[in-house]
Amino acid sequence: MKIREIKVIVASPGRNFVTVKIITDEGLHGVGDATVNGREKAVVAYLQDHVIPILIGKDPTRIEDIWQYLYKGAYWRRGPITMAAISGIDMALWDIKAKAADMPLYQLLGGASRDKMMIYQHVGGLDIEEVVEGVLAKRETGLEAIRAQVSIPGLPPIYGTGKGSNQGMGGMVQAAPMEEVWSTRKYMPLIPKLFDRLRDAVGWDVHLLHDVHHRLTPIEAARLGKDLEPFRLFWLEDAVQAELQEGFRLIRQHTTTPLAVGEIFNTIWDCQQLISEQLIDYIRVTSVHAGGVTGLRRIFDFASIYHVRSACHGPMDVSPVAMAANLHVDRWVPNFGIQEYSGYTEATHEMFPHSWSQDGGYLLTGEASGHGADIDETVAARYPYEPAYLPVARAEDGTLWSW
Ligand code: EZ4
Ligand code: CO
Repeated sequence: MKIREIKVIVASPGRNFVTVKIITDEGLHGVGDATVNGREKAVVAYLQDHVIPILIGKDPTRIEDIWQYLYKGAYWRRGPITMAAISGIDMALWDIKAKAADMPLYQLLGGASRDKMMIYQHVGGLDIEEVVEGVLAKRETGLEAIRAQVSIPGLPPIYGTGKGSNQGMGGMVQAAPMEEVWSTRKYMPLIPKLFDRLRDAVGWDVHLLHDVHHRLTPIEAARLGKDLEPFRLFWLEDAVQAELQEGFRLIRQHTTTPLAVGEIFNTIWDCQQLISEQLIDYIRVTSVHAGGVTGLRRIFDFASIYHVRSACHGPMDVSPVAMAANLHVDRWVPNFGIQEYSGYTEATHEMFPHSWSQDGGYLLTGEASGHGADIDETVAARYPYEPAYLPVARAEDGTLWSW
């Protein structure tokens, strides 16, 4: 078998997606997700100018060799753009291999370790009572794990809490970055109040999660983790920016609140110390940003010997194709933790037909051969690329903050 053609399809059925489609000389094709939210066209150029020309004619069954060829062969290793390009190619190659074997991908990885994957979904609100109502409503849909975010009183909506702040469908499409306002002083005492109220309202038979979105220092995160201990969170996510991996030592020394990090990581080297020193409980890498199925498998296997569990990032900007790849890895991985699932617009579901499905608080892979997701190019053609940026955050005095 040989790679005959590789297409890169960019479309915005509510937000932009970059999709790779590899076509072989035997008529089989596979698809992969290569989306980097807000920097889509950089990946398109990387693929078109530097990856596709050197893969035409190669044997698509040599997945590991192609991964190494693109990783080591570039000389300039790692980075979100390079790794998203590698991820898109890798996912499409695994899709082809599993289709050629006429098996669902999880079978090639070692077979099922579970039948269904627990998910968590997001609830945000402008005040605590709005969040409580949202969590109760989500609970009614059968969810067993829910992430809760609340706005800071007196400030405009922050991440995950209001329309246009990354919560509303399509709220990300904007020609220049929107600016949010941040206050650590106002946030720190607010979040324990939110979870105190939530436990009163929803009880203890549900997992509750919270995403700090990289905005605290280690000692502040340690304080927050301690203050949240009575409410038994499933995890505290991205408590600090994680470039400084040893920063987590300080948080870990002070709190038993479980810690999750890794949605912006792109290789095992970004989490090597966090995992081997057991500084975290969940590693949040995802197929589209951390090297495809090959990258995820390597990181999760490494994590398994340190009691660290998988928790693939799964927001709306991780396409249904990457979600399919995540779910097949989730179905196999012995140290599975949870799968994030934010849902998609109807147009996104239509553009990416997929065999995976939701059953209450769980996702199922389906039994189609390959990873089971595809792209409908006719539908994609109806939704051209739209310039879009993620927001930025500034403190009340104007200082640029981590968003
Ligand atoms: O802000 O995917 O846990 N989920 C998140 C996401 C990220 C977006 C960025 O593109 O933090 O909502
Ligand atoms: Co997050």
